[in-house]
Amino acid sequence: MRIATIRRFSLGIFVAGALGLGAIACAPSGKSSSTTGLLAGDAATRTYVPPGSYDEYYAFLSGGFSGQVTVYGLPSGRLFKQIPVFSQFPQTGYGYDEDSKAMLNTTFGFVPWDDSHHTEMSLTNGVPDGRWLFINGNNTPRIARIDLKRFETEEILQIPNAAGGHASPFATPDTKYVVSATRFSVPIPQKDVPIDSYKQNFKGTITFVRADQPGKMDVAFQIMMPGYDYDLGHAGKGPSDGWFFFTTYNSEEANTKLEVNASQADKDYIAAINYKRAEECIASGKGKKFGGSYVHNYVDPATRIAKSETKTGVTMLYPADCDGLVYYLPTPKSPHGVDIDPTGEYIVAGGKLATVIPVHSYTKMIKAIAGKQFEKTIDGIPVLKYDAVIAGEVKNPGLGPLHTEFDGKGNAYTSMFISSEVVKWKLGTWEVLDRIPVYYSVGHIMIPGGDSKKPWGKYLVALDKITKDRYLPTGPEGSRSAQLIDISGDKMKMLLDFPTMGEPHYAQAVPASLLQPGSVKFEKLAENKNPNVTTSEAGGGITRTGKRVDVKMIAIRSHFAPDNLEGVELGDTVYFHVTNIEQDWNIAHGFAVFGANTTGVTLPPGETRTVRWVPQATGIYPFYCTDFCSALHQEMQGYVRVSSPALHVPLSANVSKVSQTQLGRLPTGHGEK
Ligand code: RUQ
Ligand code: CUA
Repeated sequence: MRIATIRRFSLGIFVAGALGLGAIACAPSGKSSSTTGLLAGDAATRTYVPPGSYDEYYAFLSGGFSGQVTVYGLPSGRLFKQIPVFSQFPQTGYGYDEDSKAMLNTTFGFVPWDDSHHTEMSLTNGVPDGRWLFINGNNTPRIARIDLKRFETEEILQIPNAAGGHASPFATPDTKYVVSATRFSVPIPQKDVPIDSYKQNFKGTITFVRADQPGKMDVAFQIMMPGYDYDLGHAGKGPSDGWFFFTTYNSEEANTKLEVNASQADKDYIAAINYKRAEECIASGKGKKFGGSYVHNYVDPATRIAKSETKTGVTMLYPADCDGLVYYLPTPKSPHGVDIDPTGEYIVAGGKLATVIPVHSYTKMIKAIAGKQFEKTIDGIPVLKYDAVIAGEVKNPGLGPLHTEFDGKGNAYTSMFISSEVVKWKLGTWEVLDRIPVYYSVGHIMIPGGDSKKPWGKYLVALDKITKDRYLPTGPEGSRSAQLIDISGDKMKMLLDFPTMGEPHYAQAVPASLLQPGSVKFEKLAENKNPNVTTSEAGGGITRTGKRVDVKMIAIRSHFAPDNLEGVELGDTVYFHVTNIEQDWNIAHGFAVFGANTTGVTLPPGETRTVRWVPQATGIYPFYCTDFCSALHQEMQGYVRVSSPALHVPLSANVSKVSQTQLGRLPTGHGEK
């Protein structure tokens, strides 16, 4: 049955032409419980997290073209949160409210929707440490840092001199750097040239970003590379610490019909970069000043308001000026993923069109460099001999190997896009140990810590692309699917399907104990340094500066104060600065005003958010709380009067000088203490 499935896929692919990766139309039909190796009831108990109990792992899935990150619990597959990153998010007002808008600024202007690919957790000594999660913006090259105490995006750095940031944001074992390599080569600096002058004019860049100082992410240096497509990357570790590995394709430097023209050579390359050597070359003045402007956005830690700054110029390294900086490892057929095993010795490539999984040896690479076993040199980059660096090849692994993760017990797991399976094989002997079908067309796979020095190796999540017939149909577009696989025994066992948001590329997961204790419950009002904070009932009010009107108000169960505002005139721009003065976990309010072109904002406890509103006509405009916060939530409302300037209505806000808490705070009924 399983073999038949694979044959059917392989047949499909050969019929469609060897390059028709996306051409799988013949998905096997759904019912497959017999292939899971587990009785349904058994799988159910393995993933069942009883009501009121917590999951064992936090999993962070890339939201793909949604631009976001999603947070799930494992093993239940329950969705906890979407964290907005590169796209506006109506659920929280991210990218809409005045406080967070600046996060989406770039040199191309305000970019409210991007494609996010790879999540990467910060590391200490090569082990995920739960401080931050990084994710890349793929179209407008950027790297974001999410703080894992708040699960909020706190910083976004644009990458200059690049077009597409796919091999990103993989981290060094100490998180000193995260990287970004240009997916598409273009003229650098940009210029107007014929596209068919690709070979003369197009270049790639690899960027190292300083990442271990929150709020101060910046480009450390860039490396000017030949005009290939740079696909994925991973840092060395242990013995290979100090090196970074990137896959390339299109070493043919084709500029049209890449499907065919970039699949000619039987080998492309993995670029091995010695970034400690880069530091030395820069220290000895071998870097060149280079142009390029980019935007850095970060949340001011005191005010929690996002700020943008534009920066200009980077340090550029040319491999020809810094010997020992870059080597090319020949690697079969347009490799995709490059993954380093927990010991740091093996460099595993996903040769998406290759019939084998090639594995390079770090030790052999170092020997080959010392022995100058070079095939040729490209733009100052020595190409090492394939036979001198290859450790072994996994034979007949399946079709379309993309990405590999490790369990820390000497085993590797590779996703097979075309044959829709995960294949387990042994490091060192290269023998295939087990395979399990997935539904369908798996891209990345993720083992908690599976790309680090210390995998937690109990589960594997397959992130499937072209999912069909796993869920009830929801029109032409359904959700993609993640599948949880038990890898604790010799044989992999399918445990669970759960739908995903967007198209998840990579994911990361860590034990819940790493994050749960530090999770922020609310912002302390006393520490809220937003310039427009209102900390008490009596502290609100309304002020005018020319055509600008500022309203300061508080939200608390179950009212706003002030809640009647007059003196706003047609032609004014009104800023509502609303502070949720609740000091209790998860007691949020919302704010929306009739006639505004957004629904408003969500106000987490202790925080201030600002909504901008330009009234379009005179009249009376209600505002209300959008989050069902208490039994009297529906009463949580107020009015703004907008008048003709000719009427000269005096500015007024009914701020009570007596504490309105006397109105009574009604319990939510949700176990409030
Ligand atoms: S890459 S599978 Cu960004 Cu493999 Cu998605
Ligand atoms: Cu506050 Cu509903």
